[in-house]
Amino acid sequence: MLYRFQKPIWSAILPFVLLASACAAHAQSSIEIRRNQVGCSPAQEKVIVVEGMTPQGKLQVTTPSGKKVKPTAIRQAVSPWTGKQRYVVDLGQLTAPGRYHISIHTSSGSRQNRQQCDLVVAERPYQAIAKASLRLFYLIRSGVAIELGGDYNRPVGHPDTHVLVHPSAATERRPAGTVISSPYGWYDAGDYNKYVVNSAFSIGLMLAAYEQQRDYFTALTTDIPESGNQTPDLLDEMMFNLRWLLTMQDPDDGGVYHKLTTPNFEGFIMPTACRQPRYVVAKSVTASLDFAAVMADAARHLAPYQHDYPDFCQQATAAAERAYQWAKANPDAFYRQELLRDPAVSTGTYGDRNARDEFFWAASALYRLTRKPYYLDEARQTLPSRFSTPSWGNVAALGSFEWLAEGETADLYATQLTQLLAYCQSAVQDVDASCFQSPFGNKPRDFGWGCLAENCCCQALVLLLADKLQGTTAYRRYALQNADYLMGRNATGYCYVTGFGDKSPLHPHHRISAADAVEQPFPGMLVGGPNPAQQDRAAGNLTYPSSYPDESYLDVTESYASNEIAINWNASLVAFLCWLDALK
Ligand code: 9MR
Repeated sequence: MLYRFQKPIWSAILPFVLLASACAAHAQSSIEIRRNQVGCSPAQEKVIVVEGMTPQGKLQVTTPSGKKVKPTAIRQAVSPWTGKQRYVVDLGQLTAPGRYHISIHTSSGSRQNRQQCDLVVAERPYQAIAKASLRLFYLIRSGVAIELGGDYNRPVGHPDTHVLVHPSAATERRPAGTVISSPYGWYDAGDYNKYVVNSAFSIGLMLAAYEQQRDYFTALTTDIPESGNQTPDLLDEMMFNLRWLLTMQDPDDGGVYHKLTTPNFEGFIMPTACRQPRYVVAKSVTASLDFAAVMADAARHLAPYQHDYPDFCQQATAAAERAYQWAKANPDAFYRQELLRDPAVSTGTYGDRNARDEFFWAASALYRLTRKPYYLDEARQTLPSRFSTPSWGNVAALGSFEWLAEGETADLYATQLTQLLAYCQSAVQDVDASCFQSPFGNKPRDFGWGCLAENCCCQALVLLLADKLQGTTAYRRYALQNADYLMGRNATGYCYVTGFGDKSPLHPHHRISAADAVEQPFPGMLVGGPNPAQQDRAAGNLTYPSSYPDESYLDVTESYASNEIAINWNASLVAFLCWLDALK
């Protein structure tokens, strides 16, 4: 439902006439229909956004059985930064599954313009895309041959059995140049390095969703080598990365190396062609705490599956406690890449000079695992003052999720819920006057590096959590609107997940997708999305089509600031889409 009519611009009959404002700020030559290209569930709103209307436009909607139907509401929306005029059209309650045909025809003098597309209504429209988003993690496993990837099969690369201790990480027992083995784990993103902060965050976010939708995830299979065991595939996939993470802890003092990396990013070559040495670098307080948190969570969730993973829970519990103690003893050990020498390192930093949120998440997770009053005290000392959506740099939300799932510590449950609900209320307040009928995408600060994950998916996930905690369904509508945005109802018209929709990224900044012999990129990858800062423009000699916040996106391989993929982003996609698919 659209509640606000800015002008009485709709007619009662079909085909009806859309009147475009005579004072259009921009001449818009072609009609564009923006809609969710993946599909909608029967109960979901069916809203499309139309761009580029000329004074008379005829919109026709034909149901799967050939009937013509009328939209129920139309409003005008003007982009706050480009001034573009759009129409937000509610097609009404199209609940019968099938393909609805939408056609728009305008004529202006001798110029005719027609645009058509289908909107699919299906019982579980997000089943395939949700599964693909999780299966992506299998495809980006390092240190093993990929044999269940069909066209994407590849031989083993980056065995990481010969990793050097960098001078920044040297100790008496592990001097610089010591060789350690640190195999497996997922590649972080478009690059081939493995970063503890981002790995732990990604697992933590997916485990938080797992905890809220346990039945769904227990039944979900993703055709991975472990699918035949008794452990849910989601946990098996997490274990592939957790096994690597365990090797990132210095066994002598419990501190955790910030990352495993080459000195510089590799070229766009396959893993087997990579020749640069790989190092573990400085231990950091943020990596140690994120590690502690995720090991604690994993120890708790894997407890019923020790048959498949003997010893893991015990090992993870001890590792988590040691990492936490190391962080307590080294609270200022922030990662400072600029200090690294012999060799200098220029790869991703995941730099963060505030560990309060990491302390909160780790203490919360450790309390849930061990029930030691010490960790409860620690969590109380690092409580966040307000809720913010989870991101690698601010993991406080993952701490809040712990208390909201635990439920027994009444005061913490209450404060975290109050903060979360305040966030949700403010997130949805302007939707009915928004550009694309969605909570995401209305402010310049919604856009930036990784925004589709950190701001769009995570916002939707939080809205779904608010509903679940309160036993309501009111926020679902808004979460689904963010799905609509992500899947095509947006300013660029992209469905931002590879392999889905009729216009999706073909050239993500992803080394394997670019270097392998397969034309299509790996399916199920969420790209970072529109990023007006365009940090890659000079280095890549890139010409973005626009610098406006929601149009600053470029589907070329060189665009790491708008078109890269990353595990933390896909983790938010998994959490969001699997949750949607789980809803009854
Ligand atoms: O996701 C990260 C983003 O928040 C930062 O602004 C950006 C620049 O520091 O780095 C992003 O993370 C990248 C990481 O450092 C290296 N692998 C690729 C990641 C995604 O671009």
